[in-house]
Amino acid sequence: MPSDQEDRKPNNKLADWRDSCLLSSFALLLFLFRCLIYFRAKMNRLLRIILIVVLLAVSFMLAVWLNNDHSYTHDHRYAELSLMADMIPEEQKESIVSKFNGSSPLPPCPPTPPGLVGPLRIEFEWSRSMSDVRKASRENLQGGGRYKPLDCISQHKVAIIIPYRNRKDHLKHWLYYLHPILKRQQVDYGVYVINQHGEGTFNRAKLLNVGYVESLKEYAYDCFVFSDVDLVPMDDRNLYRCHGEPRHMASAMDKFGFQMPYTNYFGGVVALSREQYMRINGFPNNYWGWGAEDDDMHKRITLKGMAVSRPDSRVGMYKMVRHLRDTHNEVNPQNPGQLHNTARTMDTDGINSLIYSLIKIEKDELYTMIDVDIHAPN
Ligand code: UD2
Ligand code: MN
Repeated sequence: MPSDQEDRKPNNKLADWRDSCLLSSFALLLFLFRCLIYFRAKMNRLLRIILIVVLLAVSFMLAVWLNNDHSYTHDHRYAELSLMADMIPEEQKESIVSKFNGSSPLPPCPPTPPGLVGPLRIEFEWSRSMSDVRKASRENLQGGGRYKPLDCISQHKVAIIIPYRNRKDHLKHWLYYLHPILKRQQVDYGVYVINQHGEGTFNRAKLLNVGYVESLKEYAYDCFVFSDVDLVPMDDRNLYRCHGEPRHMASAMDKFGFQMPYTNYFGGVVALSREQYMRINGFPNNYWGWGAEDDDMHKRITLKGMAVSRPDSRVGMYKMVRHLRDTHNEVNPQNPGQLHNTARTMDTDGINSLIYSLIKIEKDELYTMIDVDIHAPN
């Protein structure tokens, strides 16, 4: 399992290229300065002025460059990914495809994915349609939001579970940003959007339990990332995979000033292996409305003697699409009180007591939508 230290390792060819450019520019500047000093006496006035102007221009450009934000926009990532595909000769592409089809065994993917870029620039102020997003993100997807790396066997079979109702716009942003990131992370993954059917009070944790059960009906996932639909990571070194301990991935959200709002916070995006999830009997089913279900999840983990791991506050940065509180998901003042009962009820309330009615399963290119009636009390 990678440690936080490994998460921080720079792994970025483009960054190396930028560093080389920077070094060469400094070397050029130094050289020009030396020329100026050395040949000062021999130069005529015009040449001296030209040299000084060139020096000033290069210095100015360097200053501007250093001052720029060098995190990458998403479009840069796409460009680079497609370039990588173009660099593979046709014969080799065929052999990759034949390997992928099972005619010869593929090697395991390396522990640290080679194509990561680090910090990402995430913007939500755009108006692409869902079909634009589909076009941009569907490359190499198997439908239903399933993906496996083409050239190696991923060590991480990850179901990504999103609790959902009526957040089309947020889902669009999530799909646009996350698919390329997950592909770069070489995850064998599927995206499951668990839609709460009807207008009853929302229940995030129960929907996550449904996602666990339903995703396992499709594939032998060994890891589950439970993610809000409105959260996008700002660094692709935040790996969507499981660790030796349950992982709180959204450790630094913009809405909390990139800090943890309180020590045991466990909201937003978390990753649990199948074994970790079963040890805590999944999540509670009876937190209706907004609040405290994430604290219950955390409590279950510590009550079973496990610790929570987190990426550091650079790698764990997330951006949330700004939104108002939804109707039928109002703050429930009863929820925090239930936390006193977690120790007593967690073994009987959870995945072993989950009851719901499946309405329908829809396969989009980019995700699997599971429409479910979770028997809301109102
Ligand atoms: C915080 C936590 C969240 C959860 C919640 C309390 C953050 C970023 N997240 O979220 O993990 O603990 O508090 O319940 O601090 N949703 C819908 N439709 C709805 C209502 C909710 O799709 O009508 C889903 C959606 O995935 C959303 C998530 O539930 O992201 C959490 O709801 P929220 O975004 O309204 O709550 P928020 O941001 O306060
Ligand atoms: Mn939110």
